Amino acid sequence: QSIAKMLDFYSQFNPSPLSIKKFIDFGLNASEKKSFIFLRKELPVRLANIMKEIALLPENLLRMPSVIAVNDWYMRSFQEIIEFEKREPNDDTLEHFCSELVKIRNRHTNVVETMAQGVLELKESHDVDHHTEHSIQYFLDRFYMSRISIRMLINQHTLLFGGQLENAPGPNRSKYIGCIDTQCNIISVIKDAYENARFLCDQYYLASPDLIIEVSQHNQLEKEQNVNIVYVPSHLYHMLFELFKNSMRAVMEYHCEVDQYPAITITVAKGKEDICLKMSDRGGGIPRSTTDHLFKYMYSTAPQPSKSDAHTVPLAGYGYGLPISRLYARYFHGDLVLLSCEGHGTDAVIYMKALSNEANELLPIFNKTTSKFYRTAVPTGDWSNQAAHIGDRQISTKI
Ligand code: W6P
Repeated sequence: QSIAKMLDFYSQFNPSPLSIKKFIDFGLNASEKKSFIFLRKELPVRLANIMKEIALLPENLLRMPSVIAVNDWYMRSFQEIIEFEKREPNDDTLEHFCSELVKIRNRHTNVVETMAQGVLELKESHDVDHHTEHSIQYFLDRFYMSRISIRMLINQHTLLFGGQLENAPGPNRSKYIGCIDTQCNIISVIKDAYENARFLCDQYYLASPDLIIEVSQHNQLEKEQNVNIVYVPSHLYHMLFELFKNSMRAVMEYHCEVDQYPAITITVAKGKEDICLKMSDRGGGIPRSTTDHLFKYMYSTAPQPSKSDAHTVPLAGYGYGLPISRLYARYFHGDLVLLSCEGHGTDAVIYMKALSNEANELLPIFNKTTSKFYRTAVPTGDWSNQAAHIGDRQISTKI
């Protein structure tokens, strides 16, 4: 069977999104054999769905060496997993499957950086038009989301069955199921991310803004009571660390003359449906016109001022940090939004689903609509966007 045929076959299936609750239920009555049988189909399906989409990328991007490398990794991993298609699920197979998953996870460690490099290579060798930029944005959001989901599946399987940390029975039973913390203490994760960002901030600016945490629950506003959620702590940490770096940099740069830095405030709110973390800085904000740009891969892939310029290394930020943090939030049907008031400061809000059965994976699926997207032009605007200069002879051309 040729690999192209297998890709066609597996890409016909839609990925099956799991909720955090399903991950937990599965982990509680963990059966390695069941997990193996699910993954040997689900992983090729998720891989094939996104590989079909790689094939639709603009040709000149597909020719970039870094993109070729990434594509090769996907091809190899896909082939390695479909090897298990017709294997008997005996102990030998199960053990071999685990070690293959670990190998695959390691192979794909640097996918984000390598794709970013590919985009840079494209920018340096070609003029990138609007349509191409739009396609790349659309693709990278889906590609990185697919990657987050595949790594989640691999992590769950290898943590549950890789045989390193046995889940102790009884009272010593871990509150972790794979990488999911069933009693994830939000305040602790916030403090952890803050301390680590502050370390970088202190190193560079020799000072840092304080942190104030407020918890709003049951109509009460209190200081630092615990709020727990069923979540992947590493995902939450990733988002918070990124937001802290951005807020700290803004505060330090905006108040550098006065030598007094307004604290960063985090409000933790727990509602029936959502858990919201609102991080407010008084770092002078950003103009509304640039807010959307902060989530654009092409915008942040600017010929890296931070690489050569030692000046901006410690709190660089604005790499792929924000768009990827938003993907982590959206992965379980949450969100990450920025609301800035220029001249004052910025609020960043992380939304998470409060109920684990509503925290479903959000996955890209490959279908007709997807391929249409890559082929059709960006719609021309049907709202005016420029003020006419008085005296200009304006003849509007309708396309
Ligand atoms: C800013 C710009 C920004 C981006 C993301 C999070 C916080 C902030 N603050 O000034």
